[in-house]
Amino acid sequence: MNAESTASLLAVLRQAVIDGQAKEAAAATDLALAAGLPPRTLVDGALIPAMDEAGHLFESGEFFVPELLVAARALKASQAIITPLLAGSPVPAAGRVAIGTVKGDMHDIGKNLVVALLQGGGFEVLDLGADVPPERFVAAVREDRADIIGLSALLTTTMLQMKSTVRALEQAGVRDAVKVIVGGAPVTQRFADEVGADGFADNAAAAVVLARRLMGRPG
Ligand code: B1M
Repeated sequence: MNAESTASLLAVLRQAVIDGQAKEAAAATDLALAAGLPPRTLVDGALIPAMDEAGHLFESGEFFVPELLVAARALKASQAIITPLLAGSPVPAAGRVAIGTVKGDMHDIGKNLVVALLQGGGFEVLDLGADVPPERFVAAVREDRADIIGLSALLTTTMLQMKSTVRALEQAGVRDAVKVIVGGAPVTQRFADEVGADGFADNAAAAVVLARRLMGRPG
């Protein structure tokens, strides 16, 4: 496939997501995959740029929350097709990760990508969903025996919940039994250090590399 056809398939998918057309987004995903484009290319070349564009339109006042919601729904129609392909075939468990978007935060698209790639990277993943309170993460260590806690946040207000969650793990006496990794658009390495996390990743693929390193499995 030449670069022009690739760009055009990605542009159709990207536009379908921005326009909130779920059926068209699913059809464009099927078409691009059938044409041989790798699933990761669809994520990096169409889905993430579409959400970035939706964010810009929201900031400039052209989009409101309903438009963001339909764009997210269209993205999820595509993501539902892509996720099983990203997860790949099962390999021996590299560790157990309990992951969620922090309390008060409903954004789960990026977290879902991290889940898919962790699964593809051989991790057993307990997906706690969005709006997850600190005590649920504590239970994931105590009851579900998670090796790693993954915290995602997209809002500058809710990212503070990362600190509350680390504190809750400390107060419950389980902080030393688990590694904590953090990520999400407003999160930085400096912030991760401030909240006492063991690591920060700025994208889903980097989260897998980080998780493997923390489990003593580099590469
Ligand atoms: Co909201 N939203 N939103 N939103 N939204 C943002 C985040 C915003 C930047 C838009 C803007 O103003 N430009 C802004 C935040 C501003 C700020 O905090 N400074 C914002 C706002 C303000 C809001 C509301 C407050 C709007 C309102 O109600 N007035 C509201 C809050 C609701 C709440 O959570 N309580 C709200 C609501 C929503 C929707 C529900 C409509 C929808 C979410 C739907 C859903 O997720 N199910 C939505 C959306 C879609 C967005 C934007 C447009 C897209 C987010 C996204 O999915 N990005 C977003 C603007 C933007 O980011 N460009 C915006 C794509 C995704 C793949 O990227 O999540 O960054 P991301 O994930 C990446 C990395 O960050 C990383 O890997 C992922 C893949 O590479 N990563 C990790 C993520 N988690 C990780 C965890 C890790 C490691 C890496 O380890 C554990």
